[in-house]
Amino acid sequence: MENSQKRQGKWTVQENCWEKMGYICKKKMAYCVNDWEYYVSMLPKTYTDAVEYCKWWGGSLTSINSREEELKLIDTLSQLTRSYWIGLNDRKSPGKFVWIDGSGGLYRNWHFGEPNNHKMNEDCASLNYNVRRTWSWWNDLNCDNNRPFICKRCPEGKPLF
Ligand SMILES: [Ca+2]
Ligand SMILES: [Ca+2]
Repeated sequence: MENSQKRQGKWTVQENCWEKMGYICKKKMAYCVNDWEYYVSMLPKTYTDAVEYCKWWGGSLTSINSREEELKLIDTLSQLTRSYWIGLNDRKSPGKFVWIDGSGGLYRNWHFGEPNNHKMNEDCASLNYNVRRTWSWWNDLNCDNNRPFICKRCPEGKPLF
């Protein structure tokens, strides 16, 4: 590609497809025809137990894939209990947080300085917010903590991609 074309972001027809070049991938976000359903459990559980419970319910510990989804969710939550497990963790590969439901969303709302992997022993994300529910943030915690949690499922069964 000529430099001038690079700058202008133009496409060219590449006839020699064996030429090695960089590439761009795109992943579609999972969606539900009749919108997602959430289940909020006020009964505190360890992260592993919360994951199991959500599976049993037919979903996963919730993903939060946009600011809109986070605000909508917090609106339905209690003003008293303000820390919940969500389906984001770095248990498989330290420092690389992924959503359990495979949604692959890149939206994050970590508190400043989080995730800090405190004592090298924090792999599970919690959603937290203030009393008036005007501000929310995420923090990684020790997965053995007992916390209320939020499950998410697609009413039709499998979400679409
Ligand atoms: Ca960690
Ligand atoms: Ca932390």
